[in-house]
Formats: sequence, C-alpha cells, structure tokens
Amino acid sequence: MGKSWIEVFDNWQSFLRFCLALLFVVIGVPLATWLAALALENALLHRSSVELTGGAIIFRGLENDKCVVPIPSNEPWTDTHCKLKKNKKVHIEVSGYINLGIHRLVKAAEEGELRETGWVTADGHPHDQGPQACLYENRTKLNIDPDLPVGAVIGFVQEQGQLGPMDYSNNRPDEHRILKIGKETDLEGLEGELWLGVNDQMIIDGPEFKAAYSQISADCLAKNPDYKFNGATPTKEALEQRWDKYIKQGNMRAFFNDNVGEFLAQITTSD
Ligand SMILES: [Ca+2]
Repeated sequence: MGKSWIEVFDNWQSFLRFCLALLFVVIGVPLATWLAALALENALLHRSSVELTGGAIIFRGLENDKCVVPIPSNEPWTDTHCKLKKNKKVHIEVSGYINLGIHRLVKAAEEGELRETGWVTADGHPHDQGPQACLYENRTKLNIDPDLPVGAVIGFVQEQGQLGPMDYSNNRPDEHRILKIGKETDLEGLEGELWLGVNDQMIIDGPEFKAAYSQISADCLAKNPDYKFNGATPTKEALEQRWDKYIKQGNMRAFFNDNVGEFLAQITTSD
C-alpha cells in the first residue's frame, strides 16, 4: 500500500503549512492581481485630469483619445502632433503659469521688491490690470493675434498639405485662422494637426510696428518706474534705437526670448 498524504509530510503541521501556501497561490495571488487591476483602472479611466502645478506635472490618468503636451513660453508655436477630425468634438484645457519677462522677475528678486512680475495663466495678461498693462496695450499690434491678450494660449489647425503657423511671415497666420484657446475651450468641425502657441509680440520690420513699440505715453512710463534702459527712463528716441537694433540683429523673437516657464495642454477628443 502506498503512503497516505499525511505520511508524505512529517506531521500535521507541515501538511497544514502546505495547504495554506496552496491557498495563497490559488486565491491570494489572483485576488491581489484583480485588486491591483481595479486600482489601475480607477486611476487611468476615472480620474483623467492632468494638472501642472508648482512646476510638477501631475498625471491622474491617460485615455486613448487624449494628447498631453507642454507648451513652452519661449516658442511662438508648438506642434502638438494631435490630429483633429471633422466629426469629433475637441475639449482643450491648459494649466500652468508663464512669465513674460524674466529680467523683471530677477530685478525684483535681487532688490527684494514686491513688483509686478508678469506671471500669467493661459488666458494671458488682462488688458486692464497692473502697471504693465499699458505697455502691453501699446504693443498689441505686435502680438501674433493683436485682438487677444499677450501671453494667452492660441491655436492653429494645419490642414493636410497646407502651411503651418511657422510658415507664415513673422509666424503670424491670418487672424481669422487663429483660435482663441485660453485656459479652456471646446472646438468642433476642424480637420488637421493642432498647433498651440503663446500670443506674445514679434519684432516686425515696418514703421507702424516701430511706432507701436516706441510711442509710450508719459502716463504709462510714470506707472512703470522700473522700465528703464541703462538706468534711465526710456525716451522715444532710445526706444527707436532699441527697435532698430532688434531689426539690425534679426532678433525678431526678442520678446519671446525673455519668457520663462511652460503651460500644459490636455486635448481630449470625443464623438
Ligand atoms: Ca516677453
């Protein structure tokens, strides 16, 4: 007669230990796997928002039809590589802050002063707020889209075989082609590749643009005592010279070059 199951083990205790181990493998491992899958599904599908906060990118989940793209503030346009379809709805959310003039930020920090530092959301700098508002207002003509606030996030859909926004003169597509995006927007009926940009000012060779830059009212200069060239309040002549220098050096993105930070855009498409 063969040995009984009990006899295979030294005693009852070792038999029980074997049974418990078997139970763990048969029930415990699948149960833990199932719970982990549930948690993962919850994280990925049910909490889908993504947020840029304090310099950290928080991913709460991803969906197949979502593009998550950083938009650097020192680039006029960023290709999101996200394709829009005519029969799909598009929801865009943009979080984060950018600074439109790091030199002002550094100056305020160096001198321990509380000054306007130019941090803005994707809605851009409000036309009517802060001492710098009149400076920005003066120069709206230079914005990629003069009708939208400086610093605001804008969009462009590049249809197949057509020009992208960077292909236009001064990186400024026709105004009617530029989309207002801001912190949140819904779009539909568009087909093509989505570009997102920051509506800052371009240096553009032309007398009307030079005038927009150099003709700042005395009132506006009085509101901006920190706005100085070589330690002095800039005169019209000094501003014109500065403008000529930008043109001579081909420094057409001078106003983008002092921007810092980036936005985070999440683009969700649905039926
Ligand atoms: Ca700037």
